Order: sequence, then C-alpha cells, then structure tokens
Amino acid sequence: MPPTHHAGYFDQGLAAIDPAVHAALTAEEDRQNDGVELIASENIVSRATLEALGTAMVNKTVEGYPGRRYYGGAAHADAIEGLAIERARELFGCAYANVQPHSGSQANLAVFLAYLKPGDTVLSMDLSAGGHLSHGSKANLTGKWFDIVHYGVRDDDGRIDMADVQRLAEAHRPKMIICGGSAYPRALDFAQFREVADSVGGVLLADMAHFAGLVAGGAHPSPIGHAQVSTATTYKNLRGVRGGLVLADDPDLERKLNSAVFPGVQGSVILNAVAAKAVCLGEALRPEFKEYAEAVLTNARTLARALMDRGVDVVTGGTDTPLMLVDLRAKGLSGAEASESLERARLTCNKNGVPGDTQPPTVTSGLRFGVSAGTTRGFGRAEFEQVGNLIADVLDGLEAGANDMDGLEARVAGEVARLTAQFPIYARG
Ligand code: DSN
Repeated sequence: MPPTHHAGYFDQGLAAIDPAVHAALTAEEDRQNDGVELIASENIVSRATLEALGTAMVNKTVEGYPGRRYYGGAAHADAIEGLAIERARELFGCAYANVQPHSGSQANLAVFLAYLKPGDTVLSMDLSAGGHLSHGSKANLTGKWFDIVHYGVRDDDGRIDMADVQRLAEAHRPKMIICGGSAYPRALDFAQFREVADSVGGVLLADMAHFAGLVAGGAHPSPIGHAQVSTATTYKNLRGVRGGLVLADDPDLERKLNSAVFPGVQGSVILNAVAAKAVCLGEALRPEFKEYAEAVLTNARTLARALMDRGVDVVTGGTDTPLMLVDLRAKGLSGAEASESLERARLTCNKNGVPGDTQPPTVTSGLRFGVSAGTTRGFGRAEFEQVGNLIADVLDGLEAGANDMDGLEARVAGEVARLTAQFPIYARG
C-alpha cells in the first residue's frame, strides 16, 4: 500500500515540510518585531496563547455546549470551554458568557438573530461616524436584511448627541439599539443609552470590541449592568486570540443567546481558539492586566496629545479608549496616501473614514491609531511621544510635498528600528 502521508508527517516541523509557508510566517514575525503596530484592532499575544493555538485540540470537532455535545470524546473540550466561560463571567462580572463566536461580527449577528426578525428596525451608529460593518452597514447582511436607522456624531465636536439618539428612537421605535463601534474614541454613556432603549421598548446591545480590555482592567466604564447584551472581541486590547464573546447579566438569557450562536449562526466550535481564549481571559484576570489597561489609556492620551501638539487634527480632541481618529482634511491628504507612507516608515496603521468624509472607503480622509500592541511590547509615554512625532514628521513631509519623501521615510524607519530594537517580541529559540 502506498504511504497515506509524507515522511515526517507527525514529527517534522514547518520549516522542513513547507519552506514557502514557513518563510512567509517568519517574515511576518520580523515585520511585527521591526515595526510599530498602530492598527487599533491588533495586539501581541503571549507565548502561552500561541502555544494554546497550536495543540492537538485543533483536531477535535464538537457542536453544542459543555455537557451537551453532539459528538463524543468531548471531556477535555468541555473542560476548556468551561474554563473560558467561567473566566469570562468572572472578568466581566456577568452571569452569562458565550465564548464560541468566531469573531465580533459573528457575536453581533447572533444577537440580531436572538432578538430580531428580518425587517425589524435597528438604531446604530453610522459606519462613517465610527460604527461597525456588522451594525447594519448596507454592504453587510445586517444592513440588507434589517431596517437600519443610523445616528451620527455632532459636526462641531465629533461626539454622539444623545438628544439626537432619543429623537431617532422615538421617530423609528427600533427593536434594538447598538452602541459601540470601531472608530469612536470616546466613552459611551451606557446608562443613557439604556434609558433611550427602555423608552421605546427596545433592547440595548453594547459592542465593546475596542475597549473590552480596558473594561476588564477597570480603566473604562462597563456596559454590563446597563446593556441587556454586550459583545466583545478577544484579540484587540483584551490581548488574546482572534474571536468574539457574547455577555449578559441575566442568566435566563442563556438558552436564547446560546441557541443564537449555535446552531443559529455557527456550526462546530474552533476549540483551539476557545483554549486560547481561556488563556487570554486567565491572563486578564491577573493583577498585571490592570496595570496594562491603565498604561493603554495613558499611552493613548499621550499619543493623541503628541499628535495635536504637532498640529494634527485628532477627532474629538483626544480619547477615552485605546484608539484615536485623525482627520487629514485640513492637511489636504488622503488616508490612503498617508497610511502607505507611514507603512514605508514602519509605522503601520489603517486609513479610516472620518465623520462627514466624502472619500470612498478605499481612500478616506483619516487615519486610525491604536496603542494596545505598542503598550504590550513595553512602550510608555516617552516612546509614544516619539511615535507621535515620527508620525507627524511623515504627515508634515507629505503635506509640504517634500522632494525627498523616500529619504524622509527611510530616516523615520531607521528611528523606528532603533526604538523597536529596545523592545523585542517573541525571542527565537
Ligand atoms: N472591526 C475591525 C477593526 O476595527 O479593525 C477588525 O477588528
């Protein structure tokens, strides 16, 4: 009989078996090590999290929930998922947690399924004001199958106008109101959002994807106790594997929310991701995580201040979260050209629409910066002041139409290399 698998299948590593994939992965490690990561949805996970992702648990298939699986051999899977659930409940102080969502979008979709029928009205923040695709963007299933009404932000200060939210709620009587998003830098008034939702008989969903780590570390108000349901991602400033969570205060929601996740919008569980979620939630329960959350907030405010001191327009004049949004319109620059230039200078961020933006999403008039990853590698105030100045150097060069942008980008990249060399990640054995 011919062999069913290649030599070394069970014991040879990637470098020997697949050099092309190995080379790309190694190059990505180098890129992360040698540059400053400012994409707000990224972080740097622990070695323990990486290890949890790469075990034989990747082979196991289960459906359902611990103790109620549709497949056998689930004892260890149950133990892992049980740990993740218990840790999520403890960390966020809530009675119910579902750790199966493959992403924040899947978590949000499950909440839509739990509470709504197609055609129902939802009130959420406009994507261009800082909302999220899965909150009813026209391009997303939620925008195609539900009647979406959006609130925005005020023109003068870039903040949510709660009187406008109330007015829209009364006019449209949404079944669900969503607060939270992917580019809104300020703390949300969860109590007031709940009052608005109650006043029209709707449910409140708080999407804390971008500040769940701050909530876990006590550096930001929690939606738990206000919103009936909250969702989060585990990979942003919660500093774990890619994936989502659904959380609620009311234990009676377990049946409704569990069945919305599975079998509602997902099938089998990505168990190695759940194992890694358990690890990150365990890490977030440690006292050092509180220090991390506080440092993230301090660093975010430091970076925002440094940019503003160099004349960069930071939307709302600062931040209460790990992220900030920069409006480039006064500089006459697009988000696309600025983010590409910054990437060549080893400062990686994303182009982002700003409130009132008339540019398409592929161009945009803004940039979004986050400090979660830099804080994890050890950057403090001094480093983020330096990063702010380096960003401003690049933006100033672009604005002035500098003849030698290549030279400027190379000079900044050199300074970034000297900075990052002092804060290495993932020592290679
Ligand atoms: N929601 C996207 C973001 O904020 O970048 C991906 O997490």
